[in-house]
Amino acid sequence: MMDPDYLPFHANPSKPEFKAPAGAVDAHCHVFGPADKFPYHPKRKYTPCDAPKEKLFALRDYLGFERNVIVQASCHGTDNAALIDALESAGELARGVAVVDPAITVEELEAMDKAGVRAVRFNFVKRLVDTTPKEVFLSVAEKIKSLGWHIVVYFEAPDLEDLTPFLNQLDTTIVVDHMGRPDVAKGVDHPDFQRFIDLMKNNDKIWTKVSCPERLTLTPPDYSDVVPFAKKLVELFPDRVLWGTDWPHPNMKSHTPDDGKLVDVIPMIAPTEELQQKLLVDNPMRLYWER
Ligand code: 0GY
Repeated sequence: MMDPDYLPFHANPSKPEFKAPAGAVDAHCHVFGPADKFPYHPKRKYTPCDAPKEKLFALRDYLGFERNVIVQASCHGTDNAALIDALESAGELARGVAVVDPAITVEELEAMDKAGVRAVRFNFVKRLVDTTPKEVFLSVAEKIKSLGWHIVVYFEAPDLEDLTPFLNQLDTTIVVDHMGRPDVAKGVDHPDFQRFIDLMKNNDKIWTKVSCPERLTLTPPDYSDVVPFAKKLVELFPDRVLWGTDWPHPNMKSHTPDDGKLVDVIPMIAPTEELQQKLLVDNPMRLYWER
């Protein structure tokens, strides 16, 4: 049973006004269950509503997107079966980000690669996962290197200072989820967000997803307070940004995000066709499809 205080995804999202360029990629979304086929992990911190691949692919088409990058979420732990199943169904239309146990073998990694996995995710968000020692993450980083995979990291702004030496130690491309989760009440010029900008300025292996206004906003469902943060990153790092819906929005309690309205934020953060092409097509294709 899904957690009672957690909202399910929007049943009837609006049709976006913004028309995504041909080949657009939703580079952050999940599949959950269905639980009777792909049970949730016994040590999960939340139980989501089922969000099966068919619903994700239907949403992709409805929103005018062509491809997905599906990210393993904590509720499935290191059991990537639902993710792999979705990737195998989607073929060239999806790539994946897995969460793996450090004991995983090279053969298992190669099988995941064949299914379309191109990255591993390191989750540092304390409400979602138990702490993993840095050495464990470093051993996984070492294992995935020869496959040409990269690393997706999820943390919250107060943890950035402590994590910076670790991030700079990794020698693959790193993608930071949701802009490192800034506190938007503090504003773009606050030292906390400047620290994130400096991280990207000082390390050109670091990319970020300018996603997740539904979680960062203080004024749901109006996302305008998040726009300056995402816009700034797109402006400064047009070749190292990705965008995603974050569907089915696990752990949402404030409101049910309308995915069409989330798509309509894109022209506010990437105001030119050139920036939209990079954000939605060129960057994700380079990172997840070309090798
Ligand atoms: C997201 C955000 C969240 C959850 C997870 O792995 C997860 O469970 O990433 C969150 O609760 O902020 O990107 O899906």
